[in-house]
Amino acid sequence: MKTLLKLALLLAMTAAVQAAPTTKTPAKAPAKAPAAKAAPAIQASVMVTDAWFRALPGGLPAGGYFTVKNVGTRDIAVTGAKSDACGMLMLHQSSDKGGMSSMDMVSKVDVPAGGSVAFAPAGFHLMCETPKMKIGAKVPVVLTLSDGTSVAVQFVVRNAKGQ
Ligand SMILES: [Cu+2]
Repeated sequence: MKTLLKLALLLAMTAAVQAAPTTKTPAKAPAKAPAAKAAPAIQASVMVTDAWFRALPGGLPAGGYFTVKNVGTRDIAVTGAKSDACGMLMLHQSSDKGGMSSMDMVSKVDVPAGGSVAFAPAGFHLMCETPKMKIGAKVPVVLTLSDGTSVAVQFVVRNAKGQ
């Protein structure tokens, strides 16, 4: 929620800046200005690469995969994900339990300082319920991190074969 608030503030700031040329009395928005100034710049300490969704036919949930590298000096965790392309977007972990593949929701995925974690089929992944995406297109996802920052990532949409 913190991140959402920051994003909202950032959007508000952007809107204020864009509105500035047409507004001759910027002092008319006193309530919002101090709060907007207090919002820190969103600067993520991770690098995300190879991000893609596996789109399945029939509106089935789409798995999201990527590699996240912690380029900072502190341990961090991926704590959530959000996308307008998904009715709901969760962090999942696949596991093999006695030959049966199953999935569980996880609240966070640790990424140690200097390390990287691959979200991949049969492991950690994003689960996009009620996906609204087209194969070959890109969809935006915002990953939230344990340090309160977030990172926006474009996910390529591939077919069931991952192509
Ligand atoms: Cu899943």
